[in-house]
Amino acid sequence: MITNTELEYKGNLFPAQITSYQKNVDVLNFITKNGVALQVTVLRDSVLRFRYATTGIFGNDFSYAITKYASRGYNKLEIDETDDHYIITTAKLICKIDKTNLKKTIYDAADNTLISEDELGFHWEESYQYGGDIVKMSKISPDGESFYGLGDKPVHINLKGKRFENWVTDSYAYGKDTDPIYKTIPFYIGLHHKKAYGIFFDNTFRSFFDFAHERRHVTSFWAQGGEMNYYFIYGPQMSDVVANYTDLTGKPHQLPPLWALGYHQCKWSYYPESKVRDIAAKFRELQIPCDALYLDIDYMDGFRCFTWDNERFPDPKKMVKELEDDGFKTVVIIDPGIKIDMNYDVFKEALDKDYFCKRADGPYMKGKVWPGECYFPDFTNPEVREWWSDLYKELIEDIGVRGVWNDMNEPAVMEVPGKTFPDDVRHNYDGNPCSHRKAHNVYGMQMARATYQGLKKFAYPKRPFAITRAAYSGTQRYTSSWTGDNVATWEHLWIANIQAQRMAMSGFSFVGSDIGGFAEQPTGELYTRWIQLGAFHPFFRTHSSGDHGDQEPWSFDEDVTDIVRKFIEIRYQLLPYLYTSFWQYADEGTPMLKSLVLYDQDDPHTHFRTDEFVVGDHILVCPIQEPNAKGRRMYIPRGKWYNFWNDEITHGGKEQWVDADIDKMPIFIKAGAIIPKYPVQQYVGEKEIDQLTLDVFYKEGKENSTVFEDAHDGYDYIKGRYSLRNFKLTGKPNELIIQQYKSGKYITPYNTFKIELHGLPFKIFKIQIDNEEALFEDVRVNGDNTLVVTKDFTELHIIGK
Ligand code: MIG
Repeated sequence: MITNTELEYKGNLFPAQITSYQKNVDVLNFITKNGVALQVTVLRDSVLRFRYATTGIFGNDFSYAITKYASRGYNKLEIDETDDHYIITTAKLICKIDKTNLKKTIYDAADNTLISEDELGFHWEESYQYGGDIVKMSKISPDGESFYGLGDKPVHINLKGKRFENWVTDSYAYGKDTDPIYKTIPFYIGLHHKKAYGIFFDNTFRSFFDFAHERRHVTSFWAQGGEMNYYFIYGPQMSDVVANYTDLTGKPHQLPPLWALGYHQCKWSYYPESKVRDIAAKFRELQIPCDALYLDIDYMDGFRCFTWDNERFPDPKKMVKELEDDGFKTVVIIDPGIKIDMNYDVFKEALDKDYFCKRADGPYMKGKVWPGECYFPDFTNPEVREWWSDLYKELIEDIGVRGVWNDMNEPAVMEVPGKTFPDDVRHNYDGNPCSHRKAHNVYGMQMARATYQGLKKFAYPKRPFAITRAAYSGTQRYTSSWTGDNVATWEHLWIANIQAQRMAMSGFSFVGSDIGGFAEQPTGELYTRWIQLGAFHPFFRTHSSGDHGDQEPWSFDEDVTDIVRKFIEIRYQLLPYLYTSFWQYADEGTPMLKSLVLYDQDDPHTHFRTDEFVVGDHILVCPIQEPNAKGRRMYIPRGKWYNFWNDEITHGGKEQWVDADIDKMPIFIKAGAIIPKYPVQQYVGEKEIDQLTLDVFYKEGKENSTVFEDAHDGYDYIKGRYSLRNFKLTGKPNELIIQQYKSGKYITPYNTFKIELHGLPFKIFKIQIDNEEALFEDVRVNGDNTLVVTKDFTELHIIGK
């Protein structure tokens, strides 16, 4: 009996024994004696969804994360019943559900390896204050299990032994181990016994993950409300887990325009117009390639979104046009806070249409951000998103802005505890009204989505380019992202490297850091090393907070400028390679960056490597992360690799010293790879590509390479106007055979390949193209190892003496 006003604390509650079971095609429903419902959905042979309802009744099934394009379907589904279990068997998995307590054990169907086992399994605490439950899940973690994923956490790549919180947070000058920061991606990968699986806990409330931290053999996750609703995704290859998670939460809806993979220059802030023009001119004068310039908040009139400061930018349309003529795309920032100002049409309209977020008892959600006191659109309302997307008409269609950068969308609020909205703020949540407790983690995602929709509409027939700071799982469908307000320190270079890798394995590849650091001032050396890393990140942008000095490629000394130029040039040469890897990501969900563990999980040495990663299929890089280095030790994964700088061959599977003075970084190419290259351009589209260079790295054995090309913008590629080349290389002691399989209707502007042969162990004696002997004079240039051949060959046969 409760004798005082204290809340009765019931502690953890558990499901009782199963009393009923019902199957509806691929959905299995179990009810327990104490009224708990478990719904298991078989989405694919390797993907199971588990949902629990403590009241026996499920709420509306709605998720911002799951895409409607997710694959469904399985090859096998059998349900068996024994005295103590229900047993679900697919082509890949066996899942046993204990009749007495709903606990689950999941096995690999191929060899019965135990993959995942509930410890306490599902349990919950009732929440008197908010209603509903705090929902919890715990699983047994076997010896030797490693954990990866979880989005932007700035910690060691292997999450084992740590606990994390997911609550999207503006985190100026965060550091190593700061938690939580900007993104919520409640997806992790477990790896043990050489097999990897993933768990995606699709619950947007504040959530927590514990990876054998509190108890050595237990991993758990829980959330402060909502449903226990998670997806179990089996590999056993980690790359398949990531691809399947990405399939579920969505691949980018379209490729970025190629220029978005070029180099971008940003600062808080470039203004007035003359400053922007000076920066542009300097890039061209110094011949440092650059494709995009950014305008931060000071371009606006008093920080009012969708306005311009007429003194600083008297004729934005003219400026944007002239920059574009010189190869620069203009990207502008847009924040969520709308200034309270009756003379400001965006504010007035949103007020009239009732689009602003409100507190539980009715007042508007008022908060201070850059413009002063603001109200905030409820981006979880589809009508608000539609309205917001239309606000971009003038910026994009008329002025010609090519990209939009959404900041502060955690949402960040200044000078208040928690730095965000209070919990009671109400949201539409696409017709599932709720409080900020549930909507917080998706607010920024929905803003970015609305921005993306506007860009898509008004940039058409060009492709949209958006960037967001806040994100929840699935945001990768709409935008790219950066890692927020980092600091100009060596430790932050380490963090940036990990974050880009971690985001890639969390389904979100199109990410980069503020190169050089946002806060404080980098030395020339740190900036150089950071550019070297950034050149291999999908999103490649220098950004800084201005108040600490200049941060352009020429702001240090001439040596720095030269090395920075050299690395940006390498980036531009590799554009077809990076674009191909983006296409693989958008097509198959393949992460563009592969941490070594993802690259070769069977090699236990990779499980704790943090610094090395593979970009695309074949390029291994490792940043230098400390001052005064002439090189570093790094782990080279198994196999044969060419040193990018001198073609020296290295056999991996061990840690090695690699030379890399300040003008170099460790870069290796996998033997057998064919790497496509464009000429250096000052911006994408500066030159017509009249020849594609293929760097061919000899290997005894076989290796496949891919080159994807299209018009570099627009949507024709979706209608089949792309050019996909699959190359099969076969090397023998005295021969090298390259077979080409071509598909797609896009006709590339060039007619020939320039083939640069690396590491050929023999002298060329004869060359055959499609079984006809080619005359040496016709194909060989520059001595022995460069050939010029038609792009249409199906088989190139190089024969040695
Ligand atoms: O309160 O717009 O992360 O990239 O330059 C700071 C000014 C607001 C934070 C972003 C940063 C941007 C800055 N913004």
